[in-house]
Amino acid sequence: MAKTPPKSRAQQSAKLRSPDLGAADMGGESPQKATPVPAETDISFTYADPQAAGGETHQVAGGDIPTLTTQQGIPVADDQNSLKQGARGPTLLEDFHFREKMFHFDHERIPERVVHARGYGAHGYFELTDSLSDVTRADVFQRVGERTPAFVRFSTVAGSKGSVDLARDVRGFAVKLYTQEGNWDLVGNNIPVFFIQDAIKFPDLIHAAKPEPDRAFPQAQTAHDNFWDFVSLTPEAFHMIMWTMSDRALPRSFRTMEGFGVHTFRLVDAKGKSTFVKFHWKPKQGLQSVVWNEAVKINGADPDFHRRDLWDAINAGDFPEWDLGVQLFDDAFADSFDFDVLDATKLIPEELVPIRVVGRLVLDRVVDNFFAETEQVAFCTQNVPPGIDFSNDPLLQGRNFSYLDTQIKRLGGPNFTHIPINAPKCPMHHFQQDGHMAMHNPKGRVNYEPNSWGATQGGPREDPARGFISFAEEADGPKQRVRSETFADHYSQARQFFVSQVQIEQKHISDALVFELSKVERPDIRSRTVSHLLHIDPGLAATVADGLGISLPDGAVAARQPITDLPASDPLSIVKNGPDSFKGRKLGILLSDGADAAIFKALVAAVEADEAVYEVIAPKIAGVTLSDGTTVAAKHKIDGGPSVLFDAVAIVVAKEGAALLALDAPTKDFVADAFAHCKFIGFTAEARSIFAKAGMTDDLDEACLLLEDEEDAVMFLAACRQLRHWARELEVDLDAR
Ligand code: HDD
Repeated sequence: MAKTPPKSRAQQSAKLRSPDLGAADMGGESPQKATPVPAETDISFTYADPQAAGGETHQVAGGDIPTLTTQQGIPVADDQNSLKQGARGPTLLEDFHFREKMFHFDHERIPERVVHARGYGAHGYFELTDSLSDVTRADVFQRVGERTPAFVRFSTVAGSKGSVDLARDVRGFAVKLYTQEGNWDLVGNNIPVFFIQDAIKFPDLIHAAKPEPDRAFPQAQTAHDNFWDFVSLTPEAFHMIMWTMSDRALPRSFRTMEGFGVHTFRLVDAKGKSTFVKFHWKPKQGLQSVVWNEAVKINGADPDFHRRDLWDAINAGDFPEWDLGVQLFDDAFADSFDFDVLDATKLIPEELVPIRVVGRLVLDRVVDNFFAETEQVAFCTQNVPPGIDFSNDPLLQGRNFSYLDTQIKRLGGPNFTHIPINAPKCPMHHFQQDGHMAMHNPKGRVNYEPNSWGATQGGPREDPARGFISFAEEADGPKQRVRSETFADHYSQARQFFVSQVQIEQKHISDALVFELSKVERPDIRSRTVSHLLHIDPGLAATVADGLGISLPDGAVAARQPITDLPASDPLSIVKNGPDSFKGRKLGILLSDGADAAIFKALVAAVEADEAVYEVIAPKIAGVTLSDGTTVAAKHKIDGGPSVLFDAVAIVVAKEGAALLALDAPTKDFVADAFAHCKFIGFTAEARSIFAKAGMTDDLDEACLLLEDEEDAVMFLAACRQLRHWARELEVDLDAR
């Protein structure tokens, strides 16, 4: 090949010259205009002809800065240019650095989880506060005050990895406890029951819930024909449907939702005696959800709303915390209970078996790397240490196969337990070996047992005294594919859930059903769904039928009659279990230039006193200058900080600023949405011009509080503890009728 004349190389390389490598290399601004790149972002770079380019070679690696290397550890001299035959020639296959970098990039993705693909995790610990040594030998439940490391991953179920956080969906609540006798994975949800009773139906359920296979939409929604077709043909789903149509499916934060182990498990003591158990995680932050219209808008404004919330709270030192509660019961209770404790579509009301709080879970550390930890964490329901055991719940039995199986597909082989996030933190010794990516390989000659190599060379041995022993349950009966008769009552607990809700929660359930069924194209599916609601609550069925504009169908054929009127149970309501303070919540403060500094500062002080947080929204991101000349930086420009991102809002504006903001569509939405979502609104008198332009002047109610002085600011924050002024929505609704 002809050599490129030196002059021409110099010309080519001159094109790359600039005092700022980044700008030149990225085809950016001219050298004169380029913004200098800070030294710490500088990079190692060699021009094609250093001489012609003025002899410059930017070489800053050294000192404390590590030298870039390949995966093989070979130091890299130039990471900006591939190896070419001449400055304008073809890239050479010989460029092992390029090939390795590209090969690795091409293989960065692993399959997303077939369900619960979108999730967010954090580290923490479980601390035992009440020993369960009376009922179990599980090491994690023996010593009060002892802390066990934990990793928790929250998730949505139906959406893919890149979907939104505020989909109407169940939330996963998967807890891995690294106990001294092996990992215990309690893979739960934020809803205590499930859609189906037998694991063999799980692929059908998930196929029906996920995007329809021909069109690949809708994403992260159950509002479509396939889902409602399946559930309306599967009456056992209706208890769970009540939960998913309630605000439980729209949590305000991962921090404000409960977690449930769902199934009945067993605790087993040293003598082999078993006690049934249901596990509950109760958030110390209180329960809280958002409303549907708000959720839809949050998804646009901040699709990462939940993960950002968890990240921010933990980094701010506001560590979320849950109590671990257990419901313990014996065979006698199980036999006398109206429902089958092996049926995962049923819960045990807390009034029948009270919750005993035995510990607390605290999340106090975000991950260092999302992929390494949150993505690669592998939960398996079958991971139970000695002293915890399964029941015969057919859903749980099926899960015990599925989780291990799915991790092999997802993480590429049987050695996923070698990945740090999955590895136990207690000693482990076994003879399993080899396979893809094996990190921990046995040393020495012996990889089998029994063997006769003696105590020092022979490796680990089983220990009947310490080891896991399955509960010796007697089982007999013909081999058959049947569903137990004791699983047949599909509606009584669905009704109990509905009557346990306060009025606004019931309204949200009927609104959600009308919304979802309105997205269903086939009238027969809509009608069949309503035929089940008739068994749950005739009033609910009538409201939904009316909302859909259809006449009431006949009731579905119930697998078992009668449907029982169970008493209302307060723990089932979110509103009845809200927080009693504004702690951990977020106030949005909309400011304009000249806004009253005293009121702003009083609001900030009140927020801090309540251990809450605030964010400033302003016409410009640089912020505002208050009445006393203080400048305040903004977190959001008004179009990027809609009121849906906050638990309550305050509009602290001066006359001139208010007049300008009143002309601005995002500002009008800001106040109108806060009002429509029943939020508490604090405002200085000048904000009235904004309300007027938003058409709200006549609607302002007792949850819209005028801020005239510092004392008002304190009172406003105190009012915000109620979180929402639900009466507003009910009044609007009644007016509409
Ligand atoms: Fe499941 C993931 C919770 C029923 C099969 N499930 C998964 C996750 C949670 C749950 C929280 C995400 C774990 C993580 O963050 O990595 N699943 C539940 C609950 C159920 C339930 C509470 C009912 C009580 N699941 C269920 C059944 C089956 C599965 C009946 C199959 C027979 N689930 C899976 C799975 C997943 C999964 C396919 C996908 C990714 C994974 O396991 O790790 O194996």
